[in-house]
Amino acid sequence: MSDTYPSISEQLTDVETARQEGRRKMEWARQHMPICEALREEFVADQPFAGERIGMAMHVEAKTAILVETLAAGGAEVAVTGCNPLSTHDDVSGALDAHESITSYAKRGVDDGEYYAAIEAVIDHEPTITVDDGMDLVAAIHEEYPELIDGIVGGAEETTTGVHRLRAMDADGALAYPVFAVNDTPMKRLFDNVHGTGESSLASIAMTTNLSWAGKIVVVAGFGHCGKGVARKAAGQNANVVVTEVEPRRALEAHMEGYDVLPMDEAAAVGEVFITTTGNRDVIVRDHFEQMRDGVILANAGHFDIEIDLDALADLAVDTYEARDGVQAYELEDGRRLNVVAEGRLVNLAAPISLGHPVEVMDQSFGVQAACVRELVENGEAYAPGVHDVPDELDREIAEIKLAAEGVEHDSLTDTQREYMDSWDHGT
Ligand code: RBV
Repeated sequence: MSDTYPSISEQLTDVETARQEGRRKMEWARQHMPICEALREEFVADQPFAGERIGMAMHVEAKTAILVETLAAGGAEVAVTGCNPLSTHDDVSGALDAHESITSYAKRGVDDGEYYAAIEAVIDHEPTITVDDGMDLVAAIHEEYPELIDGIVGGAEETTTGVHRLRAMDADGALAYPVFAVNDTPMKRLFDNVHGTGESSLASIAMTTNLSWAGKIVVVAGFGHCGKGVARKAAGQNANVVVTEVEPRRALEAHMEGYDVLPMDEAAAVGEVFITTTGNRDVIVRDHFEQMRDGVILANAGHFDIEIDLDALADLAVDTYEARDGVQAYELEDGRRLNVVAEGRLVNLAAPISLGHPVEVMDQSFGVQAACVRELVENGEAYAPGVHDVPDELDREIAEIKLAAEGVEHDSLTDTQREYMDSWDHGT
């Protein structure tokens, strides 16, 4: 085990200044996270996590830091690292590491070796609960430290890609403890994936390139929840949206929404901005690069950097240079320039100016995360190893907290209505 990997505080040159800035970012986020605030108050009073060690691999920036502190406020010891080499804010990581119950190993710009060493450092804390975004922590525990599994109550997974991997692992009979599919809840998927990915991906691309959406032909690869959000928000900013899909019902849905639906082979020649959201590999490959227009922008909004085949692009290119901060230009033999944003890593978090999803939607996602951790501590033994849907009442609880904070009132079923909905014998 790597018991030598240093925490972020040991890696920063001016720790105090970094911590102050990180703390300032966190205070701003906190002010807009009423769900985490309400849960924190409950956890401070009840101390549900006393004696638990929570291991986390997530995008370590201000909003995530509020989740980490919320869990620590409930009595947990927390060890955290990043889930992407480019999404960490070192100042926030430093501020977290100053907390007496929190150790942060997250650092921006780590190479593969450091990334996994930091995950091992989290595992060194022998977590009793894991909170993951992308499943790298669960994978490392199962592959390298299976002896810890007996001591693990369960876990929670943030994102589509992670849940997909966990379900594959579960289907193979390889997942040895229960994990909640936080991503799949209404409070997460209908807001974070749709609005969060839509807004933050487009904002990051626009800020990084300083280019307009108006009148652009924007190709959105994948029409899942993330793709829907990106397509809708791009159309809302006056882009002409083209959707590519492999799933016939989703392709039809995109068509009926009024988008052009094309195979990538055809979309490649017409698009001006390409945004991948599929979660699958090899979505934009050599044949596509060969047809693209001069000056196109290529960006990925999926969890991993596998959707755009950058090896093939590097191979095709006769020259490559940093055109702007966060934009790498690849020049082809005939002079065309193809511009890749944020190294093809998830663009809403990995570009230099990226801030991740908006605060409000992360409050919801992290509210569900925190409620899942509480459920594991309270009722963990009720869940067998495998992927579990989050109990619907927990998701509703988070929605009610948010509605109350927004001052939105809503109706409840009457007893007669409830009886009617539960019965099968009220016909014509
Ligand atoms: N995500 N986190 C942020 N902390 O700023 N932004 C997006 C943040 C999460 C989001 O929930 C998504 O499912 C996941 O990142 C993809 O890795």
